[in-house]
Amino acid sequence: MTMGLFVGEPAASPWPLADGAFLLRGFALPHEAALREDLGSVIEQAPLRHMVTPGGFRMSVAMSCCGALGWVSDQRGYRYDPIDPERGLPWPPMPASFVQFAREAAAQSGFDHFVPDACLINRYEPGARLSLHQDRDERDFSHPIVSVSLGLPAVFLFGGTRRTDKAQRVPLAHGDAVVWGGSARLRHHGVLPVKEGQHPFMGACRINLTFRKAG
Ligand code: MD6
Ligand code: FE
Repeated sequence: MTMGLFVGEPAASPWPLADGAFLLRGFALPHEAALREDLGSVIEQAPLRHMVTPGGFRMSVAMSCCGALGWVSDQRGYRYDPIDPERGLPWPPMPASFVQFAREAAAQSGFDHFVPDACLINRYEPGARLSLHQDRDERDFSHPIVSVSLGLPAVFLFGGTRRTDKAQRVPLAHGDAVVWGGSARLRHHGVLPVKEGQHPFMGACRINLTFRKAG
């Protein structure tokens, strides 16, 4: 019997995308029911909404947040804010299942003691996309980012530190996690337009959660 057949062994080892960036195929599957249930209660409290870019464009991705800080985009720019501007109230607290998942995924990728204070929730309906960007609104880039895909599949674009660097195309499926830190922390990345489809649990959408230590 090989090690991989023991109960509790992860499905596969982290797949390196670059120095400091890993794809963890199916890592969220054992957490899936809890993540889904807690996600439902977060977006009931702080509904998904289409934010506007500083340039005045409505984003095709609908967003919400939970945790001590939430990511906000409007005409004034991008920032983290403890208050949800739609409701004038703090963001919902981050569910324990989210914190636990993020911590385990980070540890699996060599980032111990990750304690996220912000979780961004992105909902992609078919056709929604995210153009190449860097995640650079966080205070300290020594912390990784943990991301999980739920629902419809998508193609993740993973580029370089310059926006014009050629991007790899990484197919992401329900339950896949990506962890991102170290020298990969400021790589450009994005998501190609999501294709039409139906997911048994999530319906006609893809949800991505990204966990950060923002403050
Ligand atoms: C998405 N993700 O997968 C968008 N950022 O829908 C991100 O923008 C992202 O997955 C930083 C690290 C991992 C990510
Ligand atoms: Fe990002």
